Amino acid sequence: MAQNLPFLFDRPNEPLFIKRDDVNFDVPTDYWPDRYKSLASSIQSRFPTSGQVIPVQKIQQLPNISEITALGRRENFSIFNPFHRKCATKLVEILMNASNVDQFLSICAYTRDKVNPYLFVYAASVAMLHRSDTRGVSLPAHVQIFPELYMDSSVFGRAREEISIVPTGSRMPIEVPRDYTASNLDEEHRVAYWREDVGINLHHWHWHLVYPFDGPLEVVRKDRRGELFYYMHQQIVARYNFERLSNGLPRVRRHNNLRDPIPEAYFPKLDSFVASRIWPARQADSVLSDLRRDADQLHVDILDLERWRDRIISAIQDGFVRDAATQRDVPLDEARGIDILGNIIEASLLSVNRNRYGDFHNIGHLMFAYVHDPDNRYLETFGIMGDPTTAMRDPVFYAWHSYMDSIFQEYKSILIPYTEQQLTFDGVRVTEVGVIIENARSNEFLTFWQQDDIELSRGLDFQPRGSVFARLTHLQHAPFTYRIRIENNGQRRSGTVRIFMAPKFDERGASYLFRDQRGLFVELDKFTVTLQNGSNVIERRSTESSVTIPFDQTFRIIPNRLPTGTAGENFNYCGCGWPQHVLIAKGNAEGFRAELFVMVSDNRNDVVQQQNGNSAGNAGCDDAQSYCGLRGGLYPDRRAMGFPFDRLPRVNVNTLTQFLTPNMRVQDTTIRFTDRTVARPSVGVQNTAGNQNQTGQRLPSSRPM
Ligand code: CUO
Repeated sequence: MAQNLPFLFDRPNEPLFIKRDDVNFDVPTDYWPDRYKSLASSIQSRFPTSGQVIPVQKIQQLPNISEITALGRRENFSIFNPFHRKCATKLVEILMNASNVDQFLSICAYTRDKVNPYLFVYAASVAMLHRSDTRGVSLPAHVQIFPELYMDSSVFGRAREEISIVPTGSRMPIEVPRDYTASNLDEEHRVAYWREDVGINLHHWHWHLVYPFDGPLEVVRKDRRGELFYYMHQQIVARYNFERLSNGLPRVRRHNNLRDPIPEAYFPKLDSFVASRIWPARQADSVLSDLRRDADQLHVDILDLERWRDRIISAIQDGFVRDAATQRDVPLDEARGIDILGNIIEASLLSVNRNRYGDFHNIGHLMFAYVHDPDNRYLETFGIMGDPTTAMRDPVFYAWHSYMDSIFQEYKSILIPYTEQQLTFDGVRVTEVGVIIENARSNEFLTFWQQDDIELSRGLDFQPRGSVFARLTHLQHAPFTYRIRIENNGQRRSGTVRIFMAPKFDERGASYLFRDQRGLFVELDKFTVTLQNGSNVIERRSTESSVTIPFDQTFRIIPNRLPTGTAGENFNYCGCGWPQHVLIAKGNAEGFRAELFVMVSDNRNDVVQQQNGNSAGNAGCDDAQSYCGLRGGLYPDRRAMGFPFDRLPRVNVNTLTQFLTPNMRVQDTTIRFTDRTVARPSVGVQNTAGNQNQTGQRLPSSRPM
């Protein structure tokens, strides 16, 4: 039964009782929206049943959903909006409390066509990810449910034409242009291919699904979630800067004065099928205003944000925050400080004091999202900054997150720098680091464009049936292998290999000070190795990265129903993860210069004993553990996230070279981009777990940390 749940998400605006080719829900007419109840018999004869029928049990005690329907069915939904969030939380609670899967399905069938479709998919997805009896179900990729949130709206008119005229089997994929949101007159457009990458935006949606900031406590409370909010977003900004420098742009500015004009314009060209509207745009030099939107129950001033920020910064300088429940000061110590701050700044349900420290990050998103209509005088809905699904497309997302990151860094800068002793691994030296790519120079990464097809039909409402595909063009790199030589002049022991990379020069072509470069290091991989006495040569493939998930996992190129006993549960959690195809920045045609950093730390200081007793967590899903953690387990690295780059360097260390201890090594690399487009070698190869290369072959896996 649980395996049928994903079909609830198909064609999200179409009532569930409309018959489909494959799977149909037999929805009791009492559950139908009022508009159709009186027409039930004529509608049923109009849409005769075909395909499999899934019975929907009628339950006596239907939940009261009036609080949820307060948000209209045809409105956009923003998880950042406290009112919308309350509506979503209510539905998550109802769904979490369903006593079994049959009841869960029944409540879904009852609520689906009455509540806002975006809200429904969000709440049902959160509940399915967190209920013990449904987390084995594989959720469809969000891009398949709401493709309009991920690509140029012009695609859909063409897709509808193709579906209506051309029989299945003869249909052509609809090509999504790579450049459609601006011309080269806008410098920021040089990195639009990255901001608008479907996989990157899917990762962000999925991350916020796995780590909701509000909802029932059992859903929100996760090990080091506040710290992971900080770290995952810090890495997004670092990756964006890498991409900008690759394209001849300076590092992103911080929007640190909320009253300054916003130089970045953005015209998203996205549709909302739910609201039947195009998403609003933002002109260059727009200025934030106080929000006075009664319809959204949103009254908030810029001054509120400034007050929250000032209190947060004061707390960082004081070294403690005030806990609302106990009225005690809680120290921002090395062990928990960053986690406490992450929850405060985001702000999540775990914030120790929401009254005092407010809702800085979330309301900030909304301020940007409503900049075009802060008092609702034009009856315009929010812009793309209002939804985690779309926010990363907007250049201002990075200006905002870069500012928040600088607040986190202010905290990190007061921590005592790591001593040499904390950084070294006695008797262990890294003596050689290299990158091997087939048919290429060593230490040179190769990037290019690749095309892939995504099925759209599940997200197209009120259409004739059958598949239609969108063809996307995205960045890709040639798979590569790290080769690392480690000398161990002690007993056999365990080490953690940490691999990062950063640009070598800044926007002016000058070398960095360590204090600046450390924030630009992007994590590429982290894994455990056993070191024998003497020389050890480690080879590790790029596809095994602890930050990424394979291409097919990002896009869910999998069957709807996994056979019993497959890794569906893990697969869902693994939907969170940086997409493999953007592991490496684009570089440039001349060969962009970067520094690859490898460190081996003493695993005894890193390993986390999971509550179930083993060190690998209890879920087995470890593909993207660096950015997404482990399902149901503790974050699998005892060190601060981003270690060893998360703090200022010790005294007299000004450059990366000076920072190195014998268990670290830096290798100069280049990233060479070739402006050619390749088709994916093999589309649709199924793989529900493990690692995968670009042709879909299974690759042997190293042991995760
Ligand atoms: Cu992920 Cu601002 O948090 O978007």
